[in-house]
Amino acid sequence: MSYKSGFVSIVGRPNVGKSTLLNSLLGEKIAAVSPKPQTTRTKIMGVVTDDEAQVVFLDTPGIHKPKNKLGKLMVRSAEQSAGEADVVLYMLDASDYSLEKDGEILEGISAPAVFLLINKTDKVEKPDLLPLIEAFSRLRAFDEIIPVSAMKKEGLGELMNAVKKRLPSGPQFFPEDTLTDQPEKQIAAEFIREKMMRNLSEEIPYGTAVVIEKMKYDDAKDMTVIAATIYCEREGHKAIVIGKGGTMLKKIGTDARRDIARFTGTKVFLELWVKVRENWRNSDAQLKNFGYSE
Ligand SMILES: Nc1nc2c(ncn2[C@@H]2O[C@H](COP(=O)(O)OP(=O)(O)OP(=O)(O)O)[C@@H](O)[C@H]2O)c(=O)[nH]1
Ligand SMILES: [Mg+2]
Repeated sequence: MSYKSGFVSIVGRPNVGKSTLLNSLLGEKIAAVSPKPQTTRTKIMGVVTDDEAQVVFLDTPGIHKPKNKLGKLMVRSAEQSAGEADVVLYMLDASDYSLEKDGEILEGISAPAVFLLINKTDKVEKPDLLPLIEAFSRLRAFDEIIPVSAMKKEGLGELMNAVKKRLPSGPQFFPEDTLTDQPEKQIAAEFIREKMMRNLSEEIPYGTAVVIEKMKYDDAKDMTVIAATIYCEREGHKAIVIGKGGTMLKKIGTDARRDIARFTGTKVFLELWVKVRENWRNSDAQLKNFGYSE
């Protein structure tokens, strides 16, 4: 059998588990995951290489009705990624799906192969999957329908085999030890943002962005020294991000530091600053400054 390589986009509505799947397939956390929808804002590449194939997975922002320019960029990047893929994995949450909303998104998806990936099967009873599979099969033809649990890493072997069958023959695009094309700084910023998604309530984390000002391994200190700025949309939000006596900012920093340390394999010193940029989610210039542009 010849060597296979290609691009596989993971798309679907927000919160279905796309980023969890990417992390599970890689066996390493590079993408932010949270119980809140619209956690992912840009596409994130993860590469799985073995003796038979090199699969370039793209985790994408959840497709939703955007309310601002950031949202529009997010949705566009997901749609674009789906349009360029050899295989699209259209992911559903088995415990929370909508024939209408999912159906509408699926209408816009065409790729050489489209799989229906039914995630979070650990949350439902097996027989409950049958009506779901029947209903979605009536919507359109899928090349494969695969139930998985991205969190419990169930069904991923079957998924990998099915994906490899659909990839074109071709050489490795990246050196075989490549994990991602995301710079370390970007991953660190995403971990910090993830902790805000997890620790801050309601609208506040949606209005935050993280810029890494400095990230450098310090030989003398034997640790990675990071300085980052958190931007939020209002003075009132800044106060909440910092918290009483700085407790919230400390919690965000402690949690983020743990993930960054695991990823870099070093000790981490993390310094966080908080600033206000009103309405940045609708400013082209600010979006670009924060790394959100086409
Ligand atoms: N029970 C269960 N929970 C899961 C599974 N996969 C993901 N989750 C949870 O679902 C939530 C959303 O996961 P994400 O991976 O952030 O979802 P996403 O599709 O990337 O979301 P967006 O980036 O907002 O589009 C998190 O709380 C995950 O822990 C699964 O297989 N089973
Ligand atoms: Mg995500």
